[in-house]
Amino acid sequence: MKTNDREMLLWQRAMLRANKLSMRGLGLTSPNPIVGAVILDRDGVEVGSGFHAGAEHAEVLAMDNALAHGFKDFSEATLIVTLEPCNHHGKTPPCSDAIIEAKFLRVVYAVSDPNPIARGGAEGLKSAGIEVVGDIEREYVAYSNRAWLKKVTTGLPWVVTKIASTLDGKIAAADGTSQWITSEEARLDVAYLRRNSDAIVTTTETVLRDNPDLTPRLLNDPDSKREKNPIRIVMGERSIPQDSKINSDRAETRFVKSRSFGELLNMAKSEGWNQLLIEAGAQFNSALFEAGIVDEVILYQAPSLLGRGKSFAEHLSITTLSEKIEMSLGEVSRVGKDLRIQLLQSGNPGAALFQKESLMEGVR
Ligand code: AOF
Ligand code: ZN
Repeated sequence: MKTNDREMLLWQRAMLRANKLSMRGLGLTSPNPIVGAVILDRDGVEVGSGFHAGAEHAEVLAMDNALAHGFKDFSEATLIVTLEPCNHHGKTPPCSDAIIEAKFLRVVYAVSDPNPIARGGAEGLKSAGIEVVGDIEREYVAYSNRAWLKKVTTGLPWVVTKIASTLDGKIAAADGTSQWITSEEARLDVAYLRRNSDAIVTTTETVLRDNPDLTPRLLNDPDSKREKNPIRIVMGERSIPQDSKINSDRAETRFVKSRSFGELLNMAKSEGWNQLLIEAGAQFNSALFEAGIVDEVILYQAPSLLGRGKSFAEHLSITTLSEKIEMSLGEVSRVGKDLRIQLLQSGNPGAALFQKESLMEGVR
């Protein structure tokens, strides 16, 4: 096979679009991955697309979409899909069979399927005479699917902790007051973080102090196929008032009557959750960092100072510089009046993506 530059560019562009589509499934697909697919005709024009939202696989949805638009002959078409097509009978028949039956000319995918029960689609397609190209935009796509990729390779969920602090890292003032450090826009952004997670974890301490609701408040979003809010989990041994907002019927709430991460992670494991979002205080966050459980931090930082007060990791037992916990900088943006800083655990391959773009470029 000879690939010319124009063809490669078309595939890359279509893959980025498939990737973007796949992200509409975030929060809907556990225990399965997010997957997006786009079909290009012989001239590289998009004739169908689809994304996995928890039921049918993206490839099949894209084919159905093309057929619905009157595109019937796939013999010169290219299927662009973010994940290697599956090769097993699970909830649905193998996508590789459907692709072979439709007689596609070519399949282009980004990430090989590490799932032992579903992998092997690329080989199957090749033996049926279909041209197969892998690894197109692999880094970006793997980054977008990082939660599932961690889960499927380790069994453990991707753990994100959300922190709203001042410039000096405070999440509460010295007198304990802590509500609204960041602006309304940052709080709306949190709604998306919540929506993209399978469960939202807090502590009895935070419930008693802030009485949070912990739902995304986005159920009416026409873009969202979500019919129910993520499960809320309250950790800790203290009891909370019956009329706490967390007891509302807006979402299921579970109580883990301990502070053991083991219990939490076991629950996540047996549920097959891809992503946990932590919204808790300094003690819980410090313990999480100490245990090395945090994969990603989303820090909303307000341009304000609180001086004395509580900082979000103040219970860490670090006393000297060489013990510092280091993370890698991910995406950084402005949300309303605040800064949104994403940090990834050092060594995460996704972090390397952001190191390519130096923030100092154009300044030097
Ligand atoms: C998805 N959606 O669009 C693709 C998947 O349990 P099943 O039968 O739905 O199969 C799940 C596996 O299939 C999944 O872990 C992944 O390896 C593969 N591809 N899964 O849920 C999709 N393409
Ligand atoms: Zn499939």
